[in-house]
Amino acid sequence: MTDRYRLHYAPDNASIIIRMVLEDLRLPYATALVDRRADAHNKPAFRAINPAGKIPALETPDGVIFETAAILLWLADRHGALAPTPQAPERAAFLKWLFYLSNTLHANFRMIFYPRQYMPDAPEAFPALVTGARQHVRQGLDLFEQEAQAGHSWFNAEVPSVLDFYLAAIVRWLALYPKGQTEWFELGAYPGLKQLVSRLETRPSVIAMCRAEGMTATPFTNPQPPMPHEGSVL
Ligand SMILES: N[C@@H](CCC(=O)N[C@@H](CS)C(=O)NCC(=O)O)C(=O)O
Repeated sequence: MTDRYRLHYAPDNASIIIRMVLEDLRLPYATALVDRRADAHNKPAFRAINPAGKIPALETPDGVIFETAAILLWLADRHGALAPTPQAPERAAFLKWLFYLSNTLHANFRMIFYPRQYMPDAPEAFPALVTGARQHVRQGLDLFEQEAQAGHSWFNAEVPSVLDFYLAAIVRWLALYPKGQTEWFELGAYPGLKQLVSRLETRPSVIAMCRAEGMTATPFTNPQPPMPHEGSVL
């Protein structure tokens, strides 16, 4: 590998979070498209990269890392930026919210987006599953809104953390996907989170991600479906 990192991505997938962070850290990286239209994430070649079949995965000199939060934490620690250091007193709070975002909010969001994966034999139960998942996502957003307004150094601060980038992507997807079923979510109801994502939109790393993924200049505050040069979207 010429570059130290290779990001396995699909347009507007969770790989945008890693792309923003790689860009923000000014790290050179190569990309490898996972063609979801061809179901490539479920084929042996990609399963050899991530046996769980999920995007993103990042090839590093230490081996492949998958799971968004694990990649983010590894990059932040390895490059000493975008997160409180392991010794910092703020590390504990940062970690608990990073894990909550990954294990709970992101996981609940996936039920809204992929009800078939959770109840493959009961399509009639999808509406109830989605309604319940939305309630849980709302609870999570309320908690993050409180943290965004609390004046932390590691969330919604002048210098972002990896947590900010992760949350911003979730906010984007909630406003866009599944297409035609997003009326329940309104960013304006979360002024702290709106401030966070507005600030991020001015960063060169986010602008670079938008260019690479075919997105308009307001990927979080007024997200539009991307027009990627290649590949499929979700
Ligand atoms: N727990 C995983 C979830 C990632 C995820 O949901 N990725 C989506 C794309 S945004 C995916 O791979 N979807 C395909 C599938 O679930 O089959 C992580 O944090 O990386």
